[in-house]
Order: sequence, then structure tokens, then C-alpha cells
Amino acid sequence: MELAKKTIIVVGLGSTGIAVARFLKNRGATVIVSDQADEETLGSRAQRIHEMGIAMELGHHRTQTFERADLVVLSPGVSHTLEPVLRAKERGVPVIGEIELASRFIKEPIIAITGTNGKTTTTEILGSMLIRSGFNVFVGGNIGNPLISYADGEQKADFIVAEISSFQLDTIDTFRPRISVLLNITVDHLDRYSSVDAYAASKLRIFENQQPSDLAVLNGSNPLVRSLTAPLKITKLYYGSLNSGELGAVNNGTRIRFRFKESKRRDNKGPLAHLASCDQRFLNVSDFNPIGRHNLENAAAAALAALAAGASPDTVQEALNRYQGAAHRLEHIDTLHGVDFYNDSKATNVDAVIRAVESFSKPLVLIMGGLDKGSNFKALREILPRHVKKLIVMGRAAARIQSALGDTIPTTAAVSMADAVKQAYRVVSPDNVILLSPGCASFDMYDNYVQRGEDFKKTVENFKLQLS
Ligand code: UMA
Repeated sequence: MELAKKTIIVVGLGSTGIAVARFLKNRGATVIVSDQADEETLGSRAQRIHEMGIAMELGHHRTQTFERADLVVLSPGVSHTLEPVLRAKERGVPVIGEIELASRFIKEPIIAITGTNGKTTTTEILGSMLIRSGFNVFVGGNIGNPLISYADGEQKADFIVAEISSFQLDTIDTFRPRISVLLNITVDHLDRYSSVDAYAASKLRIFENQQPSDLAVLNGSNPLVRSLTAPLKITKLYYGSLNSGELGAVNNGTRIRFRFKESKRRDNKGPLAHLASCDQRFLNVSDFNPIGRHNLENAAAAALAALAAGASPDTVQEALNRYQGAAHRLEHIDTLHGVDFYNDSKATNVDAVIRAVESFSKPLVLIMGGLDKGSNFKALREILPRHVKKLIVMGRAAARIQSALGDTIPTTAAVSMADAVKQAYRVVSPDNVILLSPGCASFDMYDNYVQRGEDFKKTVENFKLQLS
């Protein structure tokens, strides 16, 4: 792909936009960064672009700027249905996302992980399994490390392990993972997609350029994943549940066992042939650290992808033994007079809240809320009363959550994280759990879910000091 002397608009000045602008400038393109936010809001990010000598259009996206471009590169948070983007496409200007751009400059095999929930955990585990097996690995994508920074850097990896969101899949064209992993599809991001079908269709694009010899690792216990992937002509491995004749992994809570031979008499041929020696081997997961049944599924998905990429079962086991869990995902923060505090700030949709509350047997005080993504909070009406003794709601979604659930569990509103923690502690008994699992995006009160999780941790720490 020739970039030199092309005029390229980079849309969105977040971590992706900065990395893309640098990459393009290094290759001799004339870059213009366009962001809807003004210079004051963008602060140090705008300063970095100034320092690179790159032009900016801030505070708006002008249609004329887009139409004059040779190429438009979108950040994941920028919708591909934005008016100036549509106008540019109509005029024949190519529009791609950062993942597509990066993949055109990456020769190494890409293992891509998508799904509504569990992407980060699975990506982290898979990366560590491959690294422990002696491979040089770049781990990036939606996890927070744009893929383009690999294409722009010196590192030479054997594998690229990429967490890929639906937003990133919206703007691919030729992106072809050698191994794709689809963890689950549940309702999310209805503020960006017109329907669940549109969201699911975006997720399915991960398979769009895969060839029959490429591999898909699929959650066999997710009915939507099964039905939507049934027509795909790709080699498939399943986990969760296996139908007769299917290859993959099953787990019983203490072990993940592999089935890699179709029958006792017949050996596999093709891309799975090297896995036959792992048939009937198992991984011990009785001491696997992250809590929750769903994390065993994530571990199984990672293990299948790692073995398929050439990792050995022993190193896969070692990586599982050492994995401590993703930050802001059911992360244990502290125990105060018998009360456990868990930070699940990364739970930004209703399904993630269900997974979180199902992971505990102790009574919970649950803190939810944030920016509403059009979620159906009523889907929690049945499950929450079985686990949650009190619900505290905050942020812009507070009123909608309260009206969906307030008649099923005692619910109060909090004005801040400190207020939420204080209210929660007032009603706990020893042996209870205070869980932040927002079920919403964070952008109404924070820059991102990481900042929200850190605020929760800091608030708990301060609260502990006040009590001592
Ligand atoms: N912006 C515009 N016009 C728009 C919309 C946004 O100019 O119409 C601007 C904003 O003013 C802002 C910039 O775009 O300045 C932000 O761009 P971005 O939202 O793409 O943010 P990045 O910092 O580049 O982060 C993105 C991903 N963010 C989103 O998908 C929303 C990060 O995923 C990812 O880690 C990063 O790229 C590196 O690849 C975060 C996320 O929340 C974690 N992802 C969603 C999720 O996991 O649910 C999909």
C-alpha cells in the first residue's frame, strides 16, 4: 500500500489516532487529524500532534476536508456512518480503520479474539501461553495497544495476538486472522448499532477473509455463536460443549479436556493434524485464579488457540497456573471486617453484570450505572434478586436502572463513587461482597473504565483509612 505523498485524514485523536498519525507521517504521507473535540479538551494529545508537525482540524469534521482526501482512517470510537465519512465514500474515497491499515503492513500470523465479553482476559491468557512457549508475541488491539504501533515498530513477533472489537471490525476490508476466536455474542452497544442483528453481523466479520485452512475457535455453548457460524467454511474447534464428531475442549470445573481426534481409527488431516498428539490431554484448572465459570471458558478458548498455534500443553498449563486475572475484571481489591470489595469496572454491559453476580455465592451489594448504551436492564430482573441484597445506582443511567429494577431489590441512587461505597458499607454484614459491576460505559463521569476502576479502588482505600 503506497502512502507517500497521499493526503490522509485520521479521524479521532485518542490512542489510536496518535499512533496512526505517527505511522503515516513516518511513511511520507500528508496527514490531517480531525477530531470533534476542541483543542482545550484534547489537551496533551493535541500538543503531541503539534510536536509531530501534523495539521489538525479540531472541534468538528468538515465534509470538504474528507472529500479531498486520498484515504480516510477511522479510530474505533468513530462511527463509519458519520455524515462526512459517508459523503467521502460516495465520492470514492477509501475509508478504512486502524486494524485494516495495520494488517496491510503486518506479515506475521494474526490471532484475533472477539466477543461481547471475555476478550481481554482471553487475549491476556493466550499471549502469556505463547510467550511461555518461547514465541515472540505482540499483544494489542482493543486491549489498549493499537496494532499499528507494531507495524510502526522494530519488534519482530512470531504471532500477533489481537483483541478486536465490533467497532474495529466495522472498518476492515482484507483483515485476515489465521486463527479467530469468537467468545460470545450478547446485547451491547445499541447506542451505535441499529439492532442486535447489526451488532452480531459486525462481530461475524472476523471470519470474512478467513480461508478453509484457517481456524475458528468457537464457543459451542453459545447458541447464537453456533447458529451464526454454522455456514462458515473454516476449520472449527469448539469449547464449552462439543457435539458428536466436533473437535475442541470441554471443561468440568476442575479440568479442561481436549478432543483432537475425530475417531479412534481415523487421524486428523489438514490444519489440525499437529494437534492429534494432544488428544485426551487435559489441563488442571481447579486452582485457576480468576473467579467465575465464564473464565474457565475463556481459558479453554485461549488454550485451544495456543495449542493450534504450536504451544505445548505443559507451557499452556504453566501460563494458566500463573494467570492472576485481568485488571478491572472481578478484581479483588480488599477485605474490610470480612467484607470483600471487587472491582469489575470493565463490565460495561448487562451480560457482564450477569456473569459477575453469578460468580459469587455470598450476598452482594451491587454498584451499577454510568453512561447508558440503550441496554435492557430488565434482563436482570430475575437474576439480581437471587444474589443482590441492595443495589446502588449512579451516573446518567441511574434513573433507568432504578425504574427497571427498583421494585425487585432495594435500590438507592448515589451522587458519586464515594457516596456509593459509603451507602454500600452501611448495609453489609461480615461475609458480604461489595461489587462494582456498572453494566454501562464510563464516559459520563470518567475518561474510560480504567479511570472508573481506579477511582473505585482509591475510594475504598480512603474509606478504609477513615474507618481505622
Ligand atoms: N471522536 C471524533 N468523532 C467521533 C467520535 C469520536 O472525533 O465521531 C474522537 C473523540 O473526540 C476522541 C477520539 O475520537 O478524541 C477517541 O477515539 P477512540 O474512541 O477510538 O479512542 P482510542 O483512545 O483511540 O481507543 C480506541 C478504543 N476505543 C473505543 O473503541 C471506544 C479502545 O477500546 C482501544 O483500547 C484503543 O482504541 C486501542 O485500540 C476501549 C473500548 O472502550 C477500551 N472499547 C470498546 C469496548 O471494549 O467495549 C469497543
